[in-house]
Amino acid sequence: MKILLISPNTLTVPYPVYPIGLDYVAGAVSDRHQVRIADMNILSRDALALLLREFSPEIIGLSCRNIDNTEAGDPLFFVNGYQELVTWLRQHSEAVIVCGGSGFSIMPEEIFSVLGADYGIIGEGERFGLLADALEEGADTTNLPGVLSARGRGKTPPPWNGGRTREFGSTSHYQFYLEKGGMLNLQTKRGCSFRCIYCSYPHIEGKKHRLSKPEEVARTALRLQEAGAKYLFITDSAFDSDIKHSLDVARAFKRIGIKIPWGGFFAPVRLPAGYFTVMKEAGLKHVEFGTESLSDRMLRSYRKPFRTRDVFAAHRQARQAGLHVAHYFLMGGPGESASTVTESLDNIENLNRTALFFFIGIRIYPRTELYDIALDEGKITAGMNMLEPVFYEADDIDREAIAALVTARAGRRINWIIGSGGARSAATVSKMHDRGYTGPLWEYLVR
Ligand code: B12
Ligand code: SF4
Repeated sequence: MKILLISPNTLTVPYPVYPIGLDYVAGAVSDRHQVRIADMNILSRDALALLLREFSPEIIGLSCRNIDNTEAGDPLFFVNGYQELVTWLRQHSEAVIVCGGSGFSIMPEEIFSVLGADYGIIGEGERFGLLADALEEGADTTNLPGVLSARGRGKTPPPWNGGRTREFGSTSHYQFYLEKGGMLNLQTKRGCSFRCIYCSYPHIEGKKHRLSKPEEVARTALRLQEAGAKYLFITDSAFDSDIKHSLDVARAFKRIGIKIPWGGFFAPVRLPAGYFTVMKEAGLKHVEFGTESLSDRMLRSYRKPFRTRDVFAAHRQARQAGLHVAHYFLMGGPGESASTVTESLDNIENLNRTALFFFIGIRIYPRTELYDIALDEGKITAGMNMLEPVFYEADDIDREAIAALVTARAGRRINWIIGSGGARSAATVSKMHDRGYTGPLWEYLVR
């Protein structure tokens, strides 16, 4: 069948993100079906209309990566935009419309009912092939695992254990990202085995790690390097959540000759001596720590797999290896108070040379422990629609008061950033990318 996969994500905050998910969806079907990818960062609506006329797809897959920007202080909501696109696609094509993606998988029923698509696929897009084959054969699609339609929902499937193939786009497909900072992305495993109370990642990717072979990851990295990538972002929930695997991947990078810098998310857990030296030798440049708090009371409340002393140790190790370091904070969860915020801010003063991103207010996602806590505390009700973001309200301090404490402490320091920095900092990043700078660039804020 003819399949068109669309990435409608044109968000430029903190920078445009290459739609890697669709490479995997394409990889799952390209041996049996004819596939094209339309990236709305690159195509105008007119160009999409032309593509629909020329290619005439029988199935359209729509990737719903972002529901919202999860920023309580500067909210953006994207689902209405997806819905408008589905309506437009109906006017320009007869194709069956299938939606999926990480945002979609967090709240599939809710998004499906807004979009008006024909099918939704919950979880990994490798299952797209099962639906495409069934549609081609005219077989019954009702009970396909993880497939949602107006006729109901097939039972939730376990994480995908079959093959995962990334289909490489043409250079013209990469070009936009190569010109805007040169950043492409890479996945080394799926799943996160930690259990932080607010986190949707284990639901999206699975609770157990499914590792890609280090040599395979390194070969993919090499292909991206050869395609012109100037920088790689590792998309794993936390690259070091399997310490041995992350070291094996780094060593494989070195062996195969990865010369471009890379970065990713790390948990500031207790790491073996020399960990970041191995990483640095393999090209790691930016470490983004999901620190969330520097109050042990809050780290316990969030069920983080580390404590304050581990954060300082990991920070020191990364700095000593000569890496750029950023810490992300998530404030306002259960038990937060003026005293825990102040404790965190006092401790942050002791993190030298780092960028600090503060997200104030935690979005409540279904199927998380935070959801159950909020339900027990009467802060949300069962069956409440959580698609438009609902942020947890701590009993002892509200978001405005936390923001006031953080901004007062930040003063004029430019390395203290509330949220992702918003449109203004995205515009600065974009200008620097246009001038040839590469990567996420927050190291220029580091003080
Ligand atoms: C890495 C990452 C980032 C990096 C990306 C860096 C880069 N250069 O790639 C950075 C830090 C920049 C980032 C930024 C943001 N992110 Co982010 N990010 C992630 C993360 C951890 C992984 C995404 C990823 O690439 N996965 C790997 C690929 C292979 O998987 P995938 O895209 O999910 O695709 C698979 C399936 O979803 C599915 N699929 C995908 N498309 C389709 C389409 C069809 C038709 C089908 C059937 C299936 C399907 O198949 C694929 C293969 O199995 C996810 C959380 C997670 N674990 O998923 C959050 C996540 C996607 N981000 C999220 C958000 C909100 C953001 C920001 C808005 C945050 C902010 N305020 O800045 C920005 C938006 C940036 C942008 N321009 O879009 C949310 C989205 C949910 C929501 N609430 O909307 C997530 C889910 C995290 C969360 N809070 O739960 N992010
Ligand atoms: S370590 Fe990160 S990805 Fe894993 S559960 Fe905790 S917050 Fe989520």
